[in-house]
Amino acid sequence: MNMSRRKFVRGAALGLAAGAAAARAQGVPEQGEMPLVVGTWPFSKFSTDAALKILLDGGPILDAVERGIWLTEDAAPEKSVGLGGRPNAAGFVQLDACIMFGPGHKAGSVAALEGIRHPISAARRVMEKSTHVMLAGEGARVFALEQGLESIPVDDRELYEKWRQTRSAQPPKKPGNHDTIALLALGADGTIAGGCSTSGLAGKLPGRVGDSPILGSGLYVDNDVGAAGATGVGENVMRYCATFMIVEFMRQGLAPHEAIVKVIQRIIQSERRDDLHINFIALDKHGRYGAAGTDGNFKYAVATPGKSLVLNNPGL
Ligand code: SD4
Repeated sequence: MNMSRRKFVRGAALGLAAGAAAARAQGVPEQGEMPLVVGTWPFSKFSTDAALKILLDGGPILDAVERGIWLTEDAAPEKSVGLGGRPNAAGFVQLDACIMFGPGHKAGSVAALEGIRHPISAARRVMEKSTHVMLAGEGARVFALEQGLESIPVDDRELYEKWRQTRSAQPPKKPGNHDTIALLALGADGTIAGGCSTSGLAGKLPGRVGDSPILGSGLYVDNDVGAAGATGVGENVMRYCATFMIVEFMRQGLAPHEAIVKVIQRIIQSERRDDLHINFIALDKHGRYGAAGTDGNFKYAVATPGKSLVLNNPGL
């Protein structure tokens, strides 16, 4: 190694060490710590914290994902998760959700689901109680009801509106017309799981299905590698199987942030436009995590034992 390269490498190592020290000082969850939970947008902090607590209490990782997401599904109507989320063009809220469990590569998903309080639970029931992976529309609703999941009377507009307005306002409000929760969890034993839940894009056509319930688009988990989740304009995510691609780049050795950036760059290169609104989070089996997106305001929540923070995405 020549002198200047040696200097550069030493400088870079010192820079990394300084970065890690600064992160420690600010209470930023360190890379490599387990268990680890990562969620999209600042509002997911309620969910990541709750999920981490379940993991630390020794609870099953799927409970951590499901119950963590419950909090966001139940929260205020200013965002697009749960029945308090944004209605479609016909004035009704249609929900998309999916869940994946790394061991056994198991998955369940629901799309265009109406009137069920916790679509993430419907997705989990599809995974655990049916022989299918995905149910949509009225079939998904009937299945959820048969499974005993709580329904909200969305057919009665007056009751429904009243219900929407009484949602407790837990998470902080965020401007903009898109948010979705994707939540990724890595257990201390190396088990990986994830979930995604949304009411989708505001004003969408009735029946429109976004990326969130599509495995490999809104969410992907591979227990040998890691997991990735998406938020943003689903049409720009699902045409590229973006979270599948992120996980595959991690399989090739890229760190979560590097893998996300590579996928976004590939999509930008193909689309040749800058209004994509695609944002991603990822974690790998080593406990590393990262995020990046085309929306400058995209933030994400990370929780590890003793540390929980909302972080800015570091950009492309
Ligand atoms: C969708 N990806 O339905 C979702 C919406 C979203 O942040 O994530 N908004 O396209």
